[in-house]
Amino acid sequence: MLKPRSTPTREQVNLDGLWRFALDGAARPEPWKGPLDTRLEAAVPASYNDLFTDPAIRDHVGWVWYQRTARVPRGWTDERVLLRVDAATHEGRVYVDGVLVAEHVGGYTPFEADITGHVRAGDEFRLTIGVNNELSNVTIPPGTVTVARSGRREQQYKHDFYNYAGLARSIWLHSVPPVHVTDVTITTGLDGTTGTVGYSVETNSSAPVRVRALDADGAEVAAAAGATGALRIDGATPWRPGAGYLYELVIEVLDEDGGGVLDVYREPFGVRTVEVRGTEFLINGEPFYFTGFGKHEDAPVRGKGHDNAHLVHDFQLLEWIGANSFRTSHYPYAEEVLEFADRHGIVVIDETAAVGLNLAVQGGLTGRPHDPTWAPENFGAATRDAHARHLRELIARDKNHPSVVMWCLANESSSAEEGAREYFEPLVELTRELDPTRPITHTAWLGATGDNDLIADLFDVVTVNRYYGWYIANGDLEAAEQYLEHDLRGWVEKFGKPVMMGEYGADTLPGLHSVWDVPWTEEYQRAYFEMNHRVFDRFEAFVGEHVWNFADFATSNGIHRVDGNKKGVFTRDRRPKSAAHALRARWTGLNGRK
Ligand code: BDP
Repeated sequence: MLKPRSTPTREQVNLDGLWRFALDGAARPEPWKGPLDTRLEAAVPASYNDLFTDPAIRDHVGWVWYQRTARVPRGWTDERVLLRVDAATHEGRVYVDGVLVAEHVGGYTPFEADITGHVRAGDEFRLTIGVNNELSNVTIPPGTVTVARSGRREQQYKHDFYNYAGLARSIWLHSVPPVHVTDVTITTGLDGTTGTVGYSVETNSSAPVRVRALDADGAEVAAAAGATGALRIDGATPWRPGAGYLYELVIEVLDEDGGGVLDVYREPFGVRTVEVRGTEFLINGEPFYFTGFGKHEDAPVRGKGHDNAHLVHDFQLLEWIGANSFRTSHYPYAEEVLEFADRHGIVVIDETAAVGLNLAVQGGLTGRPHDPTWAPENFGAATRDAHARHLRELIARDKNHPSVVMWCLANESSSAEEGAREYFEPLVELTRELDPTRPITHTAWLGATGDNDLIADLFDVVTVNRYYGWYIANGDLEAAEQYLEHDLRGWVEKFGKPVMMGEYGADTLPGLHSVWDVPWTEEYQRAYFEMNHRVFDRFEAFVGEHVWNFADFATSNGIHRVDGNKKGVFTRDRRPKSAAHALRARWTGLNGRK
């Protein structure tokens, strides 16, 4: 799905701002049928949960309604008018005046509707968006709605971050000409110093296409005719970690005699290659060592609401600490984040929202029996279909970002449990078919080891999340070191693939100190990381380390969470804990190589 962009043939109106807001049932019965009778206003983009003081809103399970009016620019008479929702978490319904124009399930990928038949250039219309935050065993991520003793409906889920919901990304009204580009796929290679660029353009009706590649100064460096083809850029400047050089593909759709330009779309791209060879992860043929974090889209008040000030600041902190990469744990992030990473040469592991496909999590640690994860009544074919749909949407959205070097198909699924292979094999096949150019991975949870894991061989990179010294051997870093080394050796020796640490971390309360190895202190977090790094450095096949987490973040309530997860190296308001300085010393020294 193409991102709306302003070009000579396309215009856009941003609909962010304050929208009328109501819980389902608090306003008129069919809220799309008229003005929403409410005193509440909600900011868009933002999760709605923390905006209001009313707990009934924060804890609401079900539909909420957003409404505003919008005006179609009067110059759009001959254009198609589209409405694009960058994300409605987790399900969205869009109404133009009284009419349903779009429905979408999946909280972290965009959707749009052609509303040309429902609006008139120059006129205002009423735009109502319903958003539902419910998760079930056929949504990605999954969850279960239960009814508490008090009679209140509650959303349960297996993932460790707060179930923020609402319109957390931008809403756009945009125009495209009647004949227009609907998709473009760009793949790149390097032949010596020549950049090779394959492209494939789709249009809504057949029409001649031509493309030009511009360098960062806007100078034309290659051109071709035809909807699919290849370009060669002599003396290309590659996109590299730390130096995000971008070209732009200018796509023009022409009228039949080839004279007039009907549509123009511009897609940035970087010339780079990604490859896994033996136990190495290569970018442009050079070994790359990931340093960085699993992150979250999370901030006080806005929840998962995208914010450019936070975006800039987080990337500043990544640079300060010497991180060259991050994983979009545990869902696709706003497109603005990937565009920023493209421009600044930050490497991204792009993860789906498939987190929590694991009923063994607690059972595995306590040894108690648990329901089978991969059973039809839990996560079966219907869940997998939803997972496949989500993968298609993710890859369609993010395929042209040079910063994205790997897809992560799921976080900590129950990969050592019978049925895991049957669940994942078709998804792996699908991903490779949708994008043959990028390696793929899956993060293994503590209960999956080199011995019992059933799926790691399907992937290119073995990513493991390990908490020795925290969930296991808490406070005993000596024992933790032995466990960790033994565990990692198991993966390294069995698979002969690159191995990286997808998560390692220790909850830490800033300001808490001790001269001993006392969990929750700043010293312990530091010592914990040092221990991990000692072990990582013993393995040739190790290609990276992603600390859990970049910053403290909100979670649901639980006896092991004090106002959220405190494994951040930065606090939720982005102040460094003491470990940040230690990581900075290590990572600036490593500089992307081991
Ligand atoms: C891992 C999960 C991550 C959690 C982390 C933790 O992947 O989402 O936040 O544990 O417990 O298992 O801190």
